[in-house]
Amino acid sequence: MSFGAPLLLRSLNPLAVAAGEDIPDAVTIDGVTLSRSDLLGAATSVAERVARAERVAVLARPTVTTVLAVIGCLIAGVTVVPVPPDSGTAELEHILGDSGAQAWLGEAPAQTHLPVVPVRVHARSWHTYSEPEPAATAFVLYTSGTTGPPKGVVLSRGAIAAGLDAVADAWSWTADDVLVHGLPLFHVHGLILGMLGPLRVGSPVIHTGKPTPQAYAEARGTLYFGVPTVWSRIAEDPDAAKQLASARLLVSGSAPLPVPVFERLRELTGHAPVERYGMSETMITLSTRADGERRPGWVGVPVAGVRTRIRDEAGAAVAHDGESIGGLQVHGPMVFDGYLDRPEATAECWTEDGWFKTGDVAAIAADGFHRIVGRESVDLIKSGGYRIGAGEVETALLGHPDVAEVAVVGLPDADLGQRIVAYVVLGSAATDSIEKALIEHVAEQLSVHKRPREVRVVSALPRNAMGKVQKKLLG
Ligand code: MCA
Ligand code: AMP
Repeated sequence: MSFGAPLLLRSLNPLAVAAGEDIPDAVTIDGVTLSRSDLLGAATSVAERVARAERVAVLARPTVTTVLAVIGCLIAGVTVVPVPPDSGTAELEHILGDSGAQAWLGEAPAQTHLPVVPVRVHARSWHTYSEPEPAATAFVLYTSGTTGPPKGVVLSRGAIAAGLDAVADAWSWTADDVLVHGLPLFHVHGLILGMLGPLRVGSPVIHTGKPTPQAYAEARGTLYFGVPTVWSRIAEDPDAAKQLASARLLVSGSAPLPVPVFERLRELTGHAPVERYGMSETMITLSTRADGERRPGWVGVPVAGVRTRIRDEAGAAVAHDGESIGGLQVHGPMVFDGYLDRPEATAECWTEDGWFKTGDVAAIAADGFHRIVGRESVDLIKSGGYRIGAGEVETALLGHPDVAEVAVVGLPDADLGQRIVAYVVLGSAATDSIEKALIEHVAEQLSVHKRPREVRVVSALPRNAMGKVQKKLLG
């Protein structure tokens, strides 16, 4: 078997096939390039160090250490809990406690009660491990809900393998591609699609650190991944955008790609971007295809193995006429196993006949194209492609001694899609710098992308007769 064969492994050990041609530039990240055989040797050495653990935390900075830690765990069959590197104290404590991670693998935050297992980039081992069952858990990924702290999304090896094969098919992704992106390595987009995808397909990947227009232009790849904020920044930088003309495919996802950005990219690069839709819970379920129509404002058709349907509030079928809207439900082999240790939350998001309720509202056209209209709840905010639960930010703000009441909303933003704005009623006399102090308080507790861009001090929040805050009146 050669490394050039598409989808060379049926397992989720992305390096399972050690024979065949090497790939000299399999992964480039943080200025380091590793060949496929170097990755295999170094990651197997990591596997040997962690093989007896069940679940470990990885502080997911975009470094070779993170990549080796993740692959080492996949080789050994150890579950990875990727942790955002800028997690604040409350978020860190929650993720570690909730996941039951036994150690840090690779880097660790300055203060930690867990043991730290180092990753040695230059160590090599050629031991072979047997392939775990497809049902074995590969990752527990933390993601925000409408209320409460983030929940652990349990993703099996089988789900990831099916999800990666489905996008490789939709995007005609082969070993001849060179993938470029600069996305965070603690979500499906950057980590699973953006790191495990190329290893599974056999295409080199270049991680640019930050996803800036200049870095994307300089990397000279064939396949580019970005969230809409990345694409809109590229669309505003014609010199950088024109450098992408030599690419094969530009892929956008994680949030809606505005039609003007789609059009501007097409004008500057000659490429109509592929838009795809997914969730941490489901990986990618809908996409326009490399060999199919790209329709601005639409996220395409189900990927291989996926079925979709839309339902009204009573659970009745909604017409596929491109106009009628309903709650989007999906079914497919890449859907997660449930939220870690949360049977009730898990049960709530499945229908009785086994479909996953995405919480997104969509229309489906007669030709099978899907349009995402929005979310069922105002309490899930998408900012820069990050999913942020309003309740989580509200809880952090209520923990500040000067805050009496709070309502957090996502307001439209040309760059970020939505920006987080907190309306607060103060319990004590306002000081001059209270807004700044509250923003910093959230960053210390949660993570940087969860802090409000703006705090608006108000004397009261709009409430209905039942006393419930009317978020739709804010903004
Ligand atoms: C941010 N900053 C702030 C504040 N917020 N400073 C003061 N007050 C604030 N409220 C700082 C930041 O730390 C940063 O500082 C600087 O301001 C610029 O921030 P920003 O405008 O946010 O730009 P950015 O840091 O360049 O981030 C934009 C981004 C980022 C690169 C698009 O949002 C991003 O990487 N998004 C990707 C999210 C993602 O991968 N989601 C996938 C999940 P400094 O410059 O010093 O750092 S979705 C998924 O996985 C599913 C399956 C799917 O469909 O894909
Ligand atoms: P996350 O779990 O962070 O991946 O966020 C998943 C959510 O992102 C989905 O439920 C959608 O609301 C949103 N999303 C992802 N891709 C798209 C897209 N192409 N268009 C619109 N919304 C999207």
